[in-house]
Amino acid sequence: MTRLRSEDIYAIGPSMSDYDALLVRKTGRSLGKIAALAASVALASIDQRKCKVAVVPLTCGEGIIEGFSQAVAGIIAYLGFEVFMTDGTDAAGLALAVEHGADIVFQADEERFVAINFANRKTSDNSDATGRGFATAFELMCGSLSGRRVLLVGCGQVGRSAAIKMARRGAQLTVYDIDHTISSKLAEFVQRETGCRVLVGTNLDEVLLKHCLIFDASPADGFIKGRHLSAKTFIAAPGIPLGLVPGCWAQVEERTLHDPLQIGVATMLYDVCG
Ligand code: 2YG
Repeated sequence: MTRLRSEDIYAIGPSMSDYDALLVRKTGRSLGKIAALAASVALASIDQRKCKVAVVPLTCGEGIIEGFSQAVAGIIAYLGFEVFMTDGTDAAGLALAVEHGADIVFQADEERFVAINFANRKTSDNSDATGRGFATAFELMCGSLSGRRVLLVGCGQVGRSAAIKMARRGAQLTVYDIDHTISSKLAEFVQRETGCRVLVGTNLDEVLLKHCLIFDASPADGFIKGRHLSAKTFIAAPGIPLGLVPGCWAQVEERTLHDPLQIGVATMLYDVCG
């Protein structure tokens, strides 16, 4: 997973309503609705009074990312939940979260970004939630994935979660990873889990030229170029960096879903509140 930088996330909190309006324009659904769909929970079933959230900064590994906890809290607050960032970090922060009545804690180290609900003992991992959340939004933006050929680039944790979700929604998946062993293993896993046949691509340029629906779960940037795009191209690109070359953004932005945190955090929240 790519480590976020402050410049990737500082504007998230203040721009949530603009972000959501754009999401509604592209998918027809709000962030909350997409996350609830991805978490398979009914919005009406969630009692927000029992979902008080604390975001606990962690200093381990490369340390705190300035603005990270604030961005996570901003997304959660936008969705209408009571949320606070703890004054303390690490163990002190976790104790403060519980002492101040949090039901749910969000915290991230270098390996995992998790949500934990102490009341119902539910947990959610950001990579898994991000894959499901973006796959859900991608299907809404494309209209349907049933019978549609979809290319997944990047077969890591986010790609795996998205692949399962999209296969179950009827997508005809081709998976690509720079490490062909990983893409072959993901294809076998998805076929075992869903019974859906999955193709393995070995030439990135070739598979990009052959697909209009592209799910970019890769940590690489700049590999989707102008010649790979058409008026029928739809892209889902969770996290940073964006695989699309910057000069082509204007050509596909209306048909591209891309954010550093929002859909993943919202899906984590509904995963543990449901
Ligand atoms: O509490 C803090 O400020 C830091 N310990 C946060 C560190 C987060 C490191 N991980 C990442 O930057 C990303 N993998 C987070 C998830 C990106 C969205 N998929």
